[in-house]
Amino acid sequence: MRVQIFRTLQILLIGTAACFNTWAQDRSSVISSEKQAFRLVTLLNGLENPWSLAFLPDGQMLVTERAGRLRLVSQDFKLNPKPIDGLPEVVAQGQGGLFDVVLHPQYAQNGWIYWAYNAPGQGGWGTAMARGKLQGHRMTDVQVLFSMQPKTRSSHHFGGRIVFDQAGFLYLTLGDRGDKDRAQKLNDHAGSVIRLHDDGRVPEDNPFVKREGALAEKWTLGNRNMQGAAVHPQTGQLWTHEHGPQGGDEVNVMRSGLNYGWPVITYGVNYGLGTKIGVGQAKVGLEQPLHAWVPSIAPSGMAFVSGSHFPQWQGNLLVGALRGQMLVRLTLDGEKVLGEERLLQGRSRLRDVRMGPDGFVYLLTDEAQGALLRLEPVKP
Ligand SMILES: [Ca+2]
Repeated sequence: MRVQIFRTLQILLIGTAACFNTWAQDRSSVISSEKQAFRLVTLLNGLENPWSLAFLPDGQMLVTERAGRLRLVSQDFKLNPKPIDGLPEVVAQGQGGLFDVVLHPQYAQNGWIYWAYNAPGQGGWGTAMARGKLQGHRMTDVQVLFSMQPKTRSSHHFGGRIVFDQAGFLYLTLGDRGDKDRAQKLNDHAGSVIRLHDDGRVPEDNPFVKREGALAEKWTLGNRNMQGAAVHPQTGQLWTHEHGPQGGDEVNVMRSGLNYGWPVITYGVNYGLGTKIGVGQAKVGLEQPLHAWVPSIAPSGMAFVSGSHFPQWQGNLLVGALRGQMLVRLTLDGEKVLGEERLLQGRSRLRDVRMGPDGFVYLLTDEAQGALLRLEPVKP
């Protein structure tokens, strides 16, 4: 009997020690911040420069890799070793490759998946957008909806984010392709947001539809390189951020027909030289950003915090940073940026930030061995 009690005690003690160990490990990974403690969980490793992710209704995920592969991730975060077949040719060159992947808002009914990529064409290559339907492990019914003009051989500034607004219009961000004066030209797609119907048709109320010599897809101009875009969940407005030159990364609210200034106005300067670009920081008729980062953080990916898991961050804007290696949390009052908190500083280059349908925050790291990470709240 005494032996039995001793053994029971021993088992209890070992069990308690094991529990304590698990607890201690979990506690050690808790990250405290101004308003919300959280845990950073690595869900998957071994993605090559992942660029974007989309959540399928059955719990699987689509992840793009810049090199041109669309990957499927299972419900338990296992990477399917075989990329999805059937995508049109992707030119993986410098910053170019496969970019965003987004589901149609009525995906459950129509099955359309949209993606942005660097497409070959006359004169070089440029950002394009296609859609298709996933059948098994193959993309079928593929339609190229847009392909920027003119194409050049530059490896820089592709933009590449796709967003649907609440009315069902489709937006694609385009960079200046490393040739800044293109951003002010209405007969050039570079340096703008374009706006389309979900099947690629140009909406009749696009701002430059009736302007002679202008490209009808253009919705804004004067943008440098937008790698983050999201619709504000309350106002329905399209928000973007963009890379500045040396300094001067911006957050903007995109509105029909407006000119966001690049390269006439900027808060940045010429790389290396530190010399002035354009006329300065402001000019009548050109939009001012809501927020500017000097020095640059190199923003990529953005998401408004929604759902019930992060009550202290509700409505905040999360922005990833490449060179800045952090997750920025902006607090807002309407279109005014009230404050900024820098999270996960020095952790890794962040390429994408998403709210999952489960209410957690998902991140992709921009590395040759990139990771899918998840922020999970920890109750105080
Ligand atoms: Ca600007």
